[in-house]
Amino acid sequence: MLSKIEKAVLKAGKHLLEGFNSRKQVSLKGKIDLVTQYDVEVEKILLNELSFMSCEYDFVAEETHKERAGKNKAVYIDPIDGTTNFVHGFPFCCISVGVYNGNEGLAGVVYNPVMNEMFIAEKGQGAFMNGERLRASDKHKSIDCLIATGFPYGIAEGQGNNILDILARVLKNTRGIRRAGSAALDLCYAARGVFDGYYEFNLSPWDIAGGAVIASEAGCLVTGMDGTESPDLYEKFILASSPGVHAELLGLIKK
Ligand code: LIP
Repeated sequence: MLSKIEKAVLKAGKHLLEGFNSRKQVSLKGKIDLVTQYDVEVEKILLNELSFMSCEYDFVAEETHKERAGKNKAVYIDPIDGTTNFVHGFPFCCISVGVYNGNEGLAGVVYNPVMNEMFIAEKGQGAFMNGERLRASDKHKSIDCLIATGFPYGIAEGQGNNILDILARVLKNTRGIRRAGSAALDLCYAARGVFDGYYEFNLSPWDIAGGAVIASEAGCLVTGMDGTESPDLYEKFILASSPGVHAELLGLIKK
């Protein structure tokens, strides 16, 4: 299954890359929530290429399939995660596919064709980037950690002020913070050990489904706010980090 998904993502990635280097028709789903024709077209390619899974799996996809159809198994698709980056020409954008049985992550594929980085993972088989095994960070103190995070589009409409208070607390107690603009890739960079931790509020299931499997298979502890593994994809919070620093980071976020 993983190789078929990877093949589908590589095919759709060609269209994302073409769009990255082309003029785009940009529409607004919200004050700063952008969408282009490429988001819709890449999703259409993926749904077509993955149609072999439709008898057993629901498809949940950002642009055309937001609701579940009732099957326990589901494929979560973000055709372009990091759309703002894609529109502005910042090369941190990707396709994300996550395969789940209920809340159990079975497989994840995240592909950034602009930087030619293919991340894959299957439950119990480890996580890989371009064939190289990934190992999460082993840091134990937050002050030694580089942390990634992001912000919901609603922040431009006055929502999430507490998120800025949390940001200040994390900034004062860690080595630094990066806001790179793609949850799926932030999770993959936590899997690489580049980020020692990544947290974010108010994401959608398709943003995190693929990257959460990859981060977990690389050795990150991936939880929701209660600190238990395998967070609910519909919970509006995720933290993936080195296991040794997870509790301290969660404490900073929850304080
Ligand atoms: C994005 C996430 C990012 C978050 C943005 C947005 P999109 O997803 O990947 O982490 O900070 O607000 O939700 O909209 O590019 O698919």
